[in-house]
Amino acid sequence: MGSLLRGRQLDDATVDEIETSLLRSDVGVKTTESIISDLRQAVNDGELQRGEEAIDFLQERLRDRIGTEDRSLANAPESPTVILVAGVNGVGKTTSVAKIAYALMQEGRSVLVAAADTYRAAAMEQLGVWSERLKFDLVRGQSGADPAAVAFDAAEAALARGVDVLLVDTAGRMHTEAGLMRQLGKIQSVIQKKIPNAPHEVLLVLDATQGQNALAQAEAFGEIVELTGIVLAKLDGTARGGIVLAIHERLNIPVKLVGLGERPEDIEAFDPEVFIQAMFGD
Ligand SMILES: Nc1nc2c(ncn2[C@@H]2O[C@H](COP(=O)(O)OP(=O)(O)O)[C@@H](O)[C@H]2O)c(=O)[nH]1
Ligand SMILES: [Mg+2]
Repeated sequence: MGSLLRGRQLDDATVDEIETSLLRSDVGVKTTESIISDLRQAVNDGELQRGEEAIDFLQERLRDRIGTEDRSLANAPESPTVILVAGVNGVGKTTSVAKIAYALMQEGRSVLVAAADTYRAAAMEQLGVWSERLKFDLVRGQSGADPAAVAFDAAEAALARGVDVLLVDTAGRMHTEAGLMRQLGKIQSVIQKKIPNAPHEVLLVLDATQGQNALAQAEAFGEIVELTGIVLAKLDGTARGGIVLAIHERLNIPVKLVGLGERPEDIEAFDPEVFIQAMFGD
């Protein structure tokens, strides 16, 4: 949107182009309409004339909408802090778990990971490779084992070993598969039996390239478990990061982390200001 606006005089056509650009970047219809109607009003009233003024105006509106909630990961008063990671197939859960484990270890915290995706041998193998490469401990069950049992064992192991953080990776499930969704609830309650108040963080991984479909996923998962944050993976693969605003508008769950590639270090705390500046890059 930067190149649309810099050096331009504002008129109806420019405002239309901004509207299209917001919609195309997945900002969502409601948010776009409300921002555009404010912008149009200000242009018609002669309050804004130059494109640069519109950039300031829009950035302020977007800043208001992204909100200022706490985006840091939970840190339980008593170890272990338990972080449950959920989402549909292929969005980037396992990669995000490995990245989060790596980031926590860089901060000097001890980490245990539970491979509660027991459906596919490949899934456990994938986490096995990460655990060897990044040197974190892994609890896994037999292939086909009950994922809730693996989560239970992992909670027990985390307590026994006194680790700081237990990360639980889960199988991908379609938000439309009732049985699997119930099982996610079971994983959560089994962990709770072992560690009161856990999980302290329930992160939903969304694929930034999936646009509005990601919202439907978040709504469905939110009905089963109490989501505390979103990991927006694959933000490197799209210019359509406006989904962050749509998530805020519809769900009010903070985006806490963003995935920016496939390497262990390719994860960052979500920074609204960097994000808003990027929306107006050239
Ligand atoms: N470009 C990019 N690829 C990612 C990112 N996160 C995950 N992936 C890739 O997405 C694919 C699916 O990831 P995986 O973690 O197995 O998804 P899961 O099924 O949800 O566990 C893999 O090829 C990952 O390397 C990201 O932030 N950026
Ligand atoms: Mg996985």
